[in-house]
Amino acid sequence: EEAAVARPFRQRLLVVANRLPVSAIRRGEDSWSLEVSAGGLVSALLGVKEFEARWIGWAGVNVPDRIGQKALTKALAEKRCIPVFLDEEIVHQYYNGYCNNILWPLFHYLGLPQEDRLATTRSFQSQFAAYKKANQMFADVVNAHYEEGDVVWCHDYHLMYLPECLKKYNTKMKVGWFLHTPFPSSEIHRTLPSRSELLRSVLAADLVGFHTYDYARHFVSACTRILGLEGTPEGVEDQGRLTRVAAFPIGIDSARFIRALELRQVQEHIKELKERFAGRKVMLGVDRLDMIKGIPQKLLAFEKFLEENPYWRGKVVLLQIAVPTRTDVPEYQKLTSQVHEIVGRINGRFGTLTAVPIHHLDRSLDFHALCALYAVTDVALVTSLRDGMNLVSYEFVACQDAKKGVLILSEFAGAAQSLGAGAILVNPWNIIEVAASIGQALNMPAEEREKRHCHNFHHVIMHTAQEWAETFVSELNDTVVEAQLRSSE
Ligand code: ADQ
Repeated sequence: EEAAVARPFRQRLLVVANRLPVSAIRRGEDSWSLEVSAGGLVSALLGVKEFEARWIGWAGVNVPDRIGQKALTKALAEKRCIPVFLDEEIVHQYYNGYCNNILWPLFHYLGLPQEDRLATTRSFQSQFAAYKKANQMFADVVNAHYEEGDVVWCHDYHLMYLPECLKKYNTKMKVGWFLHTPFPSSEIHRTLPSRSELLRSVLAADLVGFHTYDYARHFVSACTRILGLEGTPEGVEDQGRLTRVAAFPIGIDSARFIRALELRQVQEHIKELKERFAGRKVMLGVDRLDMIKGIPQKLLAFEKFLEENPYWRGKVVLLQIAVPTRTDVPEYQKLTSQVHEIVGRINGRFGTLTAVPIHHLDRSLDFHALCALYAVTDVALVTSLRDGMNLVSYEFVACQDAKKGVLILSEFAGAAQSLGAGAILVNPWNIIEVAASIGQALNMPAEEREKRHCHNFHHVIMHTAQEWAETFVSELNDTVVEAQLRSSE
C-alpha cells in the first residue's frame, strides 16, 4: 500500500456494491466499532496497485439518527468506505423484496414468486419502486463523491438501475457494471415485469461484465429480443452508441490460501482433523444455505451412494458446512428444516454408536479453519443448481496441492467452464449420477487425481481475483464514453 501511495498518480476507483466490506456495531450514541470482512472483492482490489479504491454501499445497519450517521460516516472514512443510509422499510422492500425474493431466484432459474396474482402484482410494483429509490440513493452518494477522472464500478443485481441514474447525473462518468450471478436465458428474463427498464438501465453503463461467455450471450439476446436492439460481437448497439458486453471470469486470491496453509495454527488444525478422521475418507461441502446451492440434492446423492455401497459405510464422512443466510425469509427456514431432516435420516440409517456419516454445521468457519478443512478433504462436492461462478471450488483446489483430492462440480456453476477439465462434472438433479461420481472420486487412482488437480491448480493460481479486477477496470478505461444517453421511455 505505502509504496503505491508514493506513485505520482493513482486513478480513483469507486466500487459500488449493496454491502460495504465492513460490519458496523454501534457502541454508543456517536461511537462505532468496525470489522473489515476479508471477502473476495476486498482482497481482489487490495491487490490492484494502479487504483485507489473507495467503497460505496450500505453498512448493513439501520441508523435513523443524524448523530449516529455522522459518527459512522467518519469511522468508515478511515477504511475508505462511504455509507449509503437505507431505512428499514426500504431495506425490506428493496433488499429482502425485490433483490432477494425476485431477482435472485429468477436469475437462478427458480422463477418468479407465485402467490395470488393480484397481491403479487401490487407488492411487485411497490418493491420495484423501492428498488429504484434505493438505487437512486446510491447514485446520489456516488455523484457527491465523484471527481473527474474517477471510474465507477457497480456490482451485482442489487444495482441494475444504478448505471442509468449515474449517467443522468453525468454522461461523462465512466461506469462499469458486473453481475456476480448468472444472467439467465432471455426467455426467463422475459417473465420479469420490469424486464425492459432494467436492461435499458444496465445498457447505460460503458462496460457490462459477466462471469461466463454464456451469461454475456444471454444478456445480449435479451437486449435484442426484448428491446429490439442490435447485438454485435462487442456488445449491444443502440442508435450508434455501443455498450461493451464481455465475460470476465472472477478468481480468488490464491496466494492468501497457499500462505495460510504454512501457518503453524493451520498446520496444527490439519493434524487434529487428520487424527479425528483417521481411517476414513473426508468429503466436504461448504455453502451458504441457499436453495441455489443444491444441498438437499447433495445429501440425497450421498445417501444413495451409501445405500448402494455397503463397503464404504463407516469409511467415509461428509462434512457439510452451511452458513445460514436470509434467515428471516420463510423459504430459507423451510430449506433449513428440510436439510436437517435429511441429515437426521441418513445419520439414523447409516450411523453407529461411535460414528455418523454426516457432520452438518449450521454456521460459518473462520478463514484458518476453512483452509485446514479444504486441505484434509479427499473429495469436495459442489452441487449448485445454478451458481454465477462458485468460489468454494477454487478455494478447495488452491488448498489441495499436497493431497490432490477430487472436485465433483455441478455443470450449472460458472466454474464448470474453467475447472471442468479437472473436475468430475455432474448434473446435480441426477441423484444417481452424482452418487456414481462419488464412487468414481473415492476410487480414483492417484495418477489420474494428480493430472486433474494440476490442471485446475494451474488455472486457479493463474487467474486470480486481482487479475480479474485489473482486466475489468482497464477494459472500462478503454471504452469510449459518448456523452449521449438514450431518452428513457
Ligand atoms: P456466493 O453465492 O456467496 O457468491 P461463492 O462464490 O461460493 O458463493 O462464495 C462464497 C464465499 O463464502 C467463499 O469465499 C466461501 O469460502 C465463503 N463461505 C461459504 N460458506 C462458508 C462457511 N460455511 N464458512 C465460511 N466461509 C464460507 C456470489 C455468487 C457466486 C460467485 C460469487 C463471486 O453466487 O456464484 O462466485 O458471488 O462472484
